[in-house]
Amino acid sequence: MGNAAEDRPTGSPRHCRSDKQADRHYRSIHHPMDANDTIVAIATAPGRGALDVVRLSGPRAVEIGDALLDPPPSTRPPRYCHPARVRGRSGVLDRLLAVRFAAPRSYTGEDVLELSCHGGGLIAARLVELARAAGARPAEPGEFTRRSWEAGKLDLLQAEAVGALSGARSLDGVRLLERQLGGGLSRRISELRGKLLALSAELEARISYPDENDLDDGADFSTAFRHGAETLEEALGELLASAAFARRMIGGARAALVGRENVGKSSLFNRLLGAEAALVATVPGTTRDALSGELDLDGLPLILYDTAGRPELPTDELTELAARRAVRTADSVDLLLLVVEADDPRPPEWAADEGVRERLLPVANKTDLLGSGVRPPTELLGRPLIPVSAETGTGITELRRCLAERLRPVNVETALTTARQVRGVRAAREALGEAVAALLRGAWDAASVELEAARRGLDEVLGRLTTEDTLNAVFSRFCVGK
Ligand SMILES: Nc1nc2c(ncn2[C@@H]2O[C@H](COP(=O)(O)OP(=O)(O)OP(=O)(O)O)[C@@H](O)[C@H]2O)c(=O)[nH]1
Ligand SMILES: [Mg+2]
Repeated sequence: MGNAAEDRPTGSPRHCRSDKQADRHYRSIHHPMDANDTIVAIATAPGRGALDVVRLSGPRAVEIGDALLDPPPSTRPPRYCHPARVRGRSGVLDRLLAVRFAAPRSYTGEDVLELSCHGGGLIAARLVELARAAGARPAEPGEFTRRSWEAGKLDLLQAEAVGALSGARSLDGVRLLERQLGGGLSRRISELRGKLLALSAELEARISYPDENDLDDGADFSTAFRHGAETLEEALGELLASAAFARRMIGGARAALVGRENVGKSSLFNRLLGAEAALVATVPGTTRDALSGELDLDGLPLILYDTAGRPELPTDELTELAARRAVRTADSVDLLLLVVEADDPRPPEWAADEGVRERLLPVANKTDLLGSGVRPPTELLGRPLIPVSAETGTGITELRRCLAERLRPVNVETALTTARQVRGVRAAREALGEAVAALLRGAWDAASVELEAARRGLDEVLGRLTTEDTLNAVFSRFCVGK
């Protein structure tokens, strides 16, 4: 392939890059917003805090800084912090710390100015206004990181790690994203892509020069090819499985309290959260909407849902609606805390359904009502039944331990962390499966086409093949100022 930038059909939304230079060229000419603008945004979260940070990036960042600050940043060495006064309309607005980063040695690769001012939001907002009056434009969400990607400082997977870091709920999640930011996931996927290319090359050689190949016959080749493809398929499968762990590590695990009416789900919810969050009453059908709360299981964040009790036969519209809502919540969580009463531990019929059964953690509540010496069964639906009392708190520590044990994700080195990545890897794995099937039918050309599709899947994950829509989808999820 020649110069990818020139080979690229004009007007085509996709781009295929063969080298970094061509890629940079593409990145700069296809940017939807004017890349020559100098952008400004508050980088810190809104609200009261000790400090706020305002970021400027672009060709006029230093000039704008000079108009705002005394002493002007242009007179200070780059990458050194210096105190400055902000010139307000009537006197000094604030005393802050400024750092100038000269292009290309900055996050975005452009001239950047970072201002740490006093917090509370008002000063930062005024700084943004002053910067705009001096010629800056408010940044779009993720635009700083997008510029960094455009400058070739980050690939798309690294950029996604930056975006996800601010939402990480556990330190394990932070560590995972840190490795992604360091290029770990990119390297792993590039490695698999390399193996895929080698497989393609072998097949192409076989198609082009059927007689000259040193592999002696087609059957040997098919076997070797199949072995290579299956090993690769397995590796892609492992990556796909890692996505579930990553989601729990980054966003937290999710569990729901489910069961018949009045068994004490809301009481357990309150007990686990340590707060009177949900209504508790002796009448059945107290809970209608699914409530949620967050708890910490020794560093593992857990989002817990309390759901409506599910009667055997809903008697009215509201109960029916509430039950449906409970089913919807139950379908979306990692684990189901099935609550039964200790003196009547019958599981509901639906608990035996496939898809429910594998996620069950059965709990026998109200053990305080059992006569002395009476114990609930030790098992329910093939799983240990944990005896507790929401009323007295007995068994809650053990319940928390069991929750953590079932939910703690395996600590994976690299993992897929976004739906976009999962889509690309899944497409690659499916195409690889098709390639093997085609080869077994003797359809070598079809196998070659499928391998090409598999490569495209991985290229999409790596951001070597992107559409404007993909980029917008990735960066629009970012916070403003990232
Ligand atoms: N003795 C005793 N009573 C309990 C215990 N847990 C809950 N209860 C009582 O059982 C009744 C129902 O409790 P809830 O927590 O509202 O039960 P629920 O499963 O959320 O009920 P619905 O939302 O109606 O499905 C209340 O009167 C609670 O006080 C327990 O461990 N021991
Ligand atoms: Mg309830």
